[in-house]
Amino acid sequence: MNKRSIISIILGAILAVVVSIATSTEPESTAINHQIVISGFQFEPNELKVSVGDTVTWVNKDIVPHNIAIDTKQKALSSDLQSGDTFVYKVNKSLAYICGFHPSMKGKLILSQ
Ligand SMILES: [Cu+2]
Repeated sequence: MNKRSIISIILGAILAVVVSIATSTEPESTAINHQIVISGFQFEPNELKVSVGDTVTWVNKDIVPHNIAIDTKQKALSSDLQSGDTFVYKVNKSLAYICGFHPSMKGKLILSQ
């Protein structure tokens, strides 16, 4: 075996390793994109199990504005959502929320372990 073929075998082996590292499947992201529909003055679902890193998108399908607030309209997480508007939130903790316009509208994001 000459020097040249030894080098080409070594290079081939290195290339095979590099390719296998590059194409090895990364662990799939488990983050989920949830959707909560606001309809008929209700959050649907009004309780949702979520994990840190998930995103939640609220979409207002009512004809009146709503928002996502902690306990008063002044503590709104979202801007006022007009009909058709959406609000995207990245989950980092459990969250009990209301609509600041209509405080009887309640919802929960429940962090699952
Ligand atoms: Cu509302």
